[in-house]
Amino acid sequence: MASIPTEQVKDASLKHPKPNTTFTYGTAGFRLKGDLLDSVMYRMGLLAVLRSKKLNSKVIGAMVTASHNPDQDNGVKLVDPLGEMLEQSWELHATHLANSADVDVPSVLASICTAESISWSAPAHVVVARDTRSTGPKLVGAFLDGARAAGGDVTDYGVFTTPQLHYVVRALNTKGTPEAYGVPTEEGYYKKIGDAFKRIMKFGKTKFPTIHVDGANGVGAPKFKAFLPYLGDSVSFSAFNEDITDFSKLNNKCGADFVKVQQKQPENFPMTPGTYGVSLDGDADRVIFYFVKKDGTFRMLDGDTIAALLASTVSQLSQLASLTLPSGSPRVGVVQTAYANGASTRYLRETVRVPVSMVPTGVKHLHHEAEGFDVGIYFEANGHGTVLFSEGFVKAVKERGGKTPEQLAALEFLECLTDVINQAVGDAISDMLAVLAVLAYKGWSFEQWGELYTEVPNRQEKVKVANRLAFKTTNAEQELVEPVGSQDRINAEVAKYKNGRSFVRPSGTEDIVRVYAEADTRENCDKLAYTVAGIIFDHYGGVGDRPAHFVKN
Ligand code: NG1
Ligand code: ZN
Repeated sequence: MASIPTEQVKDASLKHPKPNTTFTYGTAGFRLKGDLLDSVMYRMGLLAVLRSKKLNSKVIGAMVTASHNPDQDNGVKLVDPLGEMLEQSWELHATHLANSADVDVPSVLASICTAESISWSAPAHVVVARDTRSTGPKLVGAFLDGARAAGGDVTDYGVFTTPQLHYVVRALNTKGTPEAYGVPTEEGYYKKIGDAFKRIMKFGKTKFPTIHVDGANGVGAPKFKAFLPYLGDSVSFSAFNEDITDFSKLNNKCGADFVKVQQKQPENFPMTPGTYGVSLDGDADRVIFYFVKKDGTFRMLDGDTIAALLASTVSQLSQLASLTLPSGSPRVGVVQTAYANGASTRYLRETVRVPVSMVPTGVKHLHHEAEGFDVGIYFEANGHGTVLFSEGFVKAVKERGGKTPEQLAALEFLECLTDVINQAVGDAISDMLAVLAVLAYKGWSFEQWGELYTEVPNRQEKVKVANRLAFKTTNAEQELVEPVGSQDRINAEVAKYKNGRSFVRPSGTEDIVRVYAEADTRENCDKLAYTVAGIIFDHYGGVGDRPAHFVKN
């Protein structure tokens, strides 16, 4: 029986030495300064081969990106066969492998093979892609070295958005099966979603103004340009922040994270009342919409608002068409995290009347929970999310059980929607198209969409601390259990505000602790956020300069 090519793996391992750093597989894989990641990339190449062998030679993906973070950061995450995040139990193998001494790499591989009953003789297929970051090419090189040292068959797809990589993984693994997801190429991706968008826009009643798309000076910019010829002419788009040659511009005062956290439009972005804006993040898996009201105020429509629109529409149309599955009416549900605005949760539960589940931050948690519904809508407030449709739902929609023209139209619309949406993973461009299609179907403007519910004022802060891992949470990350006593101090502050809510958790992608706060007015919300941030900084290990706006307590 074939066995691990120990010498080959060890020799290559010595060429990718581990720095004196402890690595953790966090919210979205390993994330660090790009120049610290060479050994991690090499080892993830090895691990991807093992994962493929474990899953009967299914194709495993790897995406090299640090999403909305600046160019000096980078990261890698592994993608399972249907485009999902790596199974959680394997995160432990990844962390173990990443932290072993160079000479121990072959024996750690052997221990994973034993623990997972992996037969080395099974072939392995791996694909990798990267965003536009400066450290990307070198890091992909290290990954390829790893995959090849382990004898895997590996294909480098070059520069892709994160959702394109997830799409290709799913399409490769379902090719030739009844669940075939699409042609496993970049063009296949544009064509599948583009064709569905053109079909769905036949239902459109809204004539949108030109949509200004902020590409965050990242991979989304050229890929959106490449997408345009496939989208027909029902909507006109104009692209901004497309400079991928000056790395310092990536996600810098632009992109979905900037807009969401700063609650303002990107810089160098022309907006007057009536203009519609859409921001992608640096790897194009998050999307945020916005417009300027007639009175000149800025209005943002985030992941919560997208979930509200999609959940209410899918529920209404399923009812209109009297859609019935063998199990009864389709179960439409929404999955959110603690960052969801309280008003959106209330709107979904009380007005749309759909169940809402709360899970910890990170797409892996949301995706898993959404699989429990016939239509599982999951969005993080930051604009990352998608919709999962069960096989039964898609089948029922295709059977066109409706009778009246309205019912037939509703079913055709829903069918197109299942193809516009990238079910493999949250996808900024596909989500943008889905939202435009739904608004156009309803004959709604962004302004009307913004009236679904009124947001509770909210704010996010970052606090630099000596050791973020000292912060331990429970209850879907909404309460701190450690440092002991910290939650009591936060509770005492929250109690002073009407509709107050605040929680603190360690980031899984940056070396900081995040503070979130909501309260009845903008002023109260800011005060609560700055006070809780001050408490964390002053009493629980803040480091560096103390931000002047943090309130002393
Ligand atoms: P962390 O850094 O763990 O908060 C951030 C986002 C997540 C998710 C990941 C992956 C917030 C508050 N957190 O995670 O939702 O998108 O990045 O990129 O937006
Ligand atoms: Zn991202």
